[in-house]
Amino acid sequence: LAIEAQLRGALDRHELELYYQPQFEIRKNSIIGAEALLRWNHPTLGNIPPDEFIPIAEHSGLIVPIGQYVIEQALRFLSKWQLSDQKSYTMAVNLSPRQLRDTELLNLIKNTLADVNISFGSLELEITEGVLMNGQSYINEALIEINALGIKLSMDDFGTGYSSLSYLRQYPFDILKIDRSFINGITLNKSDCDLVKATIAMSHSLGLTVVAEGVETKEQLTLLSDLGCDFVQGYYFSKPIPAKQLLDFSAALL
Ligand code: G
Ligand code: G
Ligand code: MN
Ligand code: NA
Repeated sequence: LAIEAQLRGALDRHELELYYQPQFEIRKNSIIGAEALLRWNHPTLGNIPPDEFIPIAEHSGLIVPIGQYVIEQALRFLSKWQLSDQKSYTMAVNLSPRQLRDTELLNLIKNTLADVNISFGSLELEITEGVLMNGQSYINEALIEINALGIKLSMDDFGTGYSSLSYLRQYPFDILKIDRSFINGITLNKSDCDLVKATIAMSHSLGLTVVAEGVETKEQLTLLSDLGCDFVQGYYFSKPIPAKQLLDFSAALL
């Protein structure tokens, strides 16, 4: 409860900051975009990890204004980044189930994209399987509208939940992100490697682009390249970093 009270004021006090983790295209070894990841730096409690405060934000409903802030910040940064490097980078934003119930969410997204002059296809919204589990109709409707607008939809943390393959068929996903717990073991044990290989093949046959998360070594990268994975992100390339740092990082690679 103390955390919830603090979180209520965190937006106003400017304690929430977006970090960005770059994503790479394996074949060209170039940056294709980034994932926005929220950070909370509290003046006395220090850095509170999102795994701790996002669930609290969801339960309290604070995720709605926080999520709006995330969308606006991430898209403003994307616009600046695209102009600065003259590249059509993408921006991936994580969405909680509660946000898809917010009828203002899609209006905010549309208005912000128009404001900052970014094409709809440059935005990716990441959801986890948990969002789909209860099968509420408003979720289905929101996902259909997102897809109709040309905004990309990602299945995040694939492999950790129920991994119901029917979700991939039933909902308009564009991207599948393989959870880092599988990437961790691919060079160490055959079963993880086989699972990742099969997931990539299945994704491609469904027309999905594959992102491997949590790539930490050159060996993992080489193997993922051999397995035909499309995009990668992870500490091997970069941790999530502040906006200014990402601008410098990407400019140095041009
Ligand atoms: O950044 P990691 O470093 O610690 O993120 C941990 C978790 O918090 C991830 O599962 C991620 O999806 C979630 N998360 C990070 N930023 C956001 C955000 O802006 N919105 C939502 N809903 N979840 C986020
Ligand atoms: O949204 P999602 O659950 O995928 O959040 C990504 C999480 O993974 C964030 O907590 C981010 O900081 C973390 N992360 C990103 N790259 C790596 C990596 O290479 N190794 C590890 N251990 N964590 C990573
Ligand atoms: Mn994510
Ligand atoms: Na993930």
